[in-house]
Amino acid sequence: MELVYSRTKTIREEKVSGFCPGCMHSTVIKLIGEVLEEMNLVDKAACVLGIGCCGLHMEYMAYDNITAPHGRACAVATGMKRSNPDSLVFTYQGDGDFASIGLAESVSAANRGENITVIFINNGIYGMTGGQMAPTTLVGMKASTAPKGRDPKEHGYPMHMCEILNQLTAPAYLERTSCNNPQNVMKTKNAIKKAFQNQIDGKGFSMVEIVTSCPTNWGLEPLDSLDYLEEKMFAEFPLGVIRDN
Ligand SMILES: Cc1ncc(C[n+]2csc(CCOP(=O)(O)OP(=O)(O)O)c2C)c(N)n1
Repeated sequence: MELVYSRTKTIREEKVSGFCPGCMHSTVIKLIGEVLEEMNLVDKAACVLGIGCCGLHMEYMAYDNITAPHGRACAVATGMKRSNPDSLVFTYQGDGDFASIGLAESVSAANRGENITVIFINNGIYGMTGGQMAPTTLVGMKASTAPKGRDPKEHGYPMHMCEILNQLTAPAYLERTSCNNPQNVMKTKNAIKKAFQNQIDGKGFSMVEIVTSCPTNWGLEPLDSLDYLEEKMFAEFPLGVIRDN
């Protein structure tokens, strides 16, 4: 019989996903694992996890990983890559981690053109700690720290990390994708592949921002959260290639 699909070996077999229904973290970590296998990079890979639901992956990953202090993943990845230039170093960070507490480290690593890859999961909210407002929370979107919804007068506007980093000279590749349907799942996989290849080719800083849903903290059923993602999140965070040097 012809084998047409098998579970990636980069996820520990004894583990069953503990992510909430409709959460896309598990989809993305599967894609990363498939790409590492297809590119024969599993033994060279080192993932620097952020703090939050994004960091829960350490439970599942069957390859090297480390968790950085909240927000500092790009700084940790910088040290790892500079001291082990032959390794493939990538961060996996949420919006609270990458764009809020870690903003300085994130922008500085991009500005230095560090030869690392960032996988940035933008679900518009702090997931693990109970739905506090993130830099990427939409105007009007409710958060536990903004129960009436984000109000620009009080909270400012959503931050667009791809566009902010696109103001810098150094970054090599910035793309925003999603995993809301099979077509976009494949686009995300290809974007991750390209970002890893850039690192192998020594091109410098690459980031794939993946716009995802958080049904639990958005207070929506998984299917309704997909509608919200497509109608509201994509309007604020349009998908596509922002830079490809
Ligand atoms: C220095 C520090 N401050 C605050 C926290 C609490 N904390 C843990 S996870 C988290 C939010 C993570 O949100 P995000 O990065 O969006 O990731 P998600 O859970 O949505 O994947 C916060 C504030 C912490 N662990 N360490």
